[in-house]
Amino acid sequence: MDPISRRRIALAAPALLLAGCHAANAQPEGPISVPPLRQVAPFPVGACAMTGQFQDPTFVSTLVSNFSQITPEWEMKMEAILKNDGTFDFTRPDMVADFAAQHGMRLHGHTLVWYAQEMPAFKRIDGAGKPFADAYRNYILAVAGRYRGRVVSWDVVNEAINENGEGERDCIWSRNLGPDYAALAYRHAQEADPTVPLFLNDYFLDTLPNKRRSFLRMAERILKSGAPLSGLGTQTHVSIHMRPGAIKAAIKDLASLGLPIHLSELDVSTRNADGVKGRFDMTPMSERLQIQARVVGEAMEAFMSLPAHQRFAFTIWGVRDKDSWLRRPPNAGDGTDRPLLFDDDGHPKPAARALVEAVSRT
Ligand code: 9MR
Repeated sequence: MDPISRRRIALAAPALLLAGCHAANAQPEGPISVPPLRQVAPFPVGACAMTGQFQDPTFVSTLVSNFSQITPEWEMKMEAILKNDGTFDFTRPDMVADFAAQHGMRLHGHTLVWYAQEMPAFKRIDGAGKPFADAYRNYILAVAGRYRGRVVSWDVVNEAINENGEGERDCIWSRNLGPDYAALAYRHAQEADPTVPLFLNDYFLDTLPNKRRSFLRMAERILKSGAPLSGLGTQTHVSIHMRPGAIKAAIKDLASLGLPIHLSELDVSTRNADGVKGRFDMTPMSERLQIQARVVGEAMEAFMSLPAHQRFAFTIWGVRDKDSWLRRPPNAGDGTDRPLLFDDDGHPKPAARALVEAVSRT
């Protein structure tokens, strides 16, 4: 996903914050107590993490006690592994894999092929034909092969659908390998790790129904080609302006192919919607956090409504608010976003309670 922009938040935000006027409790709450999330859910509950956070005891204790699965936030991507000279550096992904193993957590590999990462080693052979195809295969074999037995799953292709939701992206992979570059990636990944579930992952499948349609069409095409696509990831980067019902509709549609679903990168931004402008939107943070809890509750309810065999995992894109990519440059905005389930000190927020309640009542 590109750095989030005001325009994209607007895309995700058709409803007005006025909806928040109905939130039951606008007063700041006292401390919230919830059982460890991983103990409540009958499926893996994940969070993204990176090695720089492993020295922070509050981060580690909040992660380890609440989550049962890790997605490396960036350290299993090409940007971390593929050096400019074409050699591989597995230092960082190995550290994440070791951390997961030490703490008895599952590891979800993320991600092998991403339009956003056209690394110099591939750019150099752009247009070269067979050498490009060989390097593509070699990269996927090397990475998926190294983590065979250590990851429980992979996002093989990430964010392949166009920004406007229509059709598939033109990228270095499609230009060099043709429209079936994705199917090829699944075959290579299977060659390296024959039994691991292989996912196709994308964002705004909930806010843009046309993007969801394109995504499902692409998944069907991959499946028809006989390539081993085995699950669908819906990132769910949304905001408190999310239209009620949209996440449910998305998950229901996505489940129609019968594949396991990974709600793979949930965060719920508390920022103002574009067009509303901060000075006209006086909704207090306490109320925004209640709306956020409703959105998280809807996401979990939607996930719980899937048959058990389609509930792959439910992953939050970070642990504490201050860990979120939405609090880091270039996406930090005014620095006040509170998109996750735990506050800056690692205490559970209303959204964490909503998640637990949704699991318990469905
Ligand atoms: O949150 C991630 C950020 O720290 C990285 O700098 C960035 C590039 O690697 O990727 C972010 O994670 C993205 C994820 O890999 C794919 N979906 C959108 C996520 C947020 O941009």
